Amino acid sequence: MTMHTAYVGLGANLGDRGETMREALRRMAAHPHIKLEAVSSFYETPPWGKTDQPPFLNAAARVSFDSTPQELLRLLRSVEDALGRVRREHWGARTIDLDILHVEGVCQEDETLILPHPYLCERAFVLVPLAEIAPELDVRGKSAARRRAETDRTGIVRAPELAAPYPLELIAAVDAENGIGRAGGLLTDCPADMAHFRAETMGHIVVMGRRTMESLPGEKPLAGRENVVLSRIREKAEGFRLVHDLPALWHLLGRLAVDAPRRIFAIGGAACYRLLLPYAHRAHVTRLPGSYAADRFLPPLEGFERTGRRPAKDCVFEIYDRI
Ligand code: PH2
Ligand code: MG
Ligand code: MG
Repeated sequence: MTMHTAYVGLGANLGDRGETMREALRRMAAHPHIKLEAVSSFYETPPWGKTDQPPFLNAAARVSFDSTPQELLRLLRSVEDALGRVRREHWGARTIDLDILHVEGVCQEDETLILPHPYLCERAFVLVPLAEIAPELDVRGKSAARRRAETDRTGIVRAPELAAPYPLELIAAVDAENGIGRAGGLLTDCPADMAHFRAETMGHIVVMGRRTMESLPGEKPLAGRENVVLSRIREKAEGFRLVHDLPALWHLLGRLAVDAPRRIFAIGGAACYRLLLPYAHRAHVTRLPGSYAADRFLPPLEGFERTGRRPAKDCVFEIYDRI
């Protein structure tokens, strides 16, 4: 069946809003007929329409799906229900609201579903996140970015909440120049850091780039951990689960998380860190003294602050958390 692209609006103004929104994203991503292609930032928005209710968190997501819009709607309803949505009053407070905003190439109007969403153009809480992930999208004859610029965005601010279906941890060892590797290998052998890496990641999920996988001794997976590899080109590797892109990673993580919630670590190299840093809430950084003429570097941890520091033999373990 052919894939369709849809934009979904997310909103919540009761309970732990951010966590409920992330859970909704996880459930969409893990669904066999949906791929989660992109997610906007989360935004704080004042209640619109019915104003005597708590402030909302809003976001937009781009998904591809291989069924009908009607079926997508049914599925989003089931996610709303599973997350404790109670339908009391029109436009009232809710734990979660998932609306189909737009389905590419579809214009329809029946009792259950109007596309594009009838209030799309009037609502800044929809246009701001939508324009972030789809600035060029045609919204009734104008681009989403243009529509956003033309609406009253008073009170709408980007929320500090991490807009990630799966908040990850990043773990790296760096030298004095923030170098992480040279010539396809690690910079140095630091037994204390090896033990630290093993203790932190044991029993959890490690996500790595293809080159890092190929640099492992004998190309063997790390024992006692679920090994996931991001690679556009490799088709298979014994003992590793391969994914070609982020939507496939979210989908796989959803399936892996079903059995037991596990921590998810991005373990390198540089490209993997760069791709996954926006979804990390914490970074474990081992500082190795000295410089090793690295040719790969840890990207700057912008938006993080150091929350822990523990000196060890020949290195210092630091923890950074997203502000
Ligand atoms: N949803 C509504 C009504 N009002 N206001 C904000 N800020 N965000 C929403 O998601 C929202 C709303 C009905 O769905
Ligand atoms: Mg709504
Ligand atoms: Mg709704």
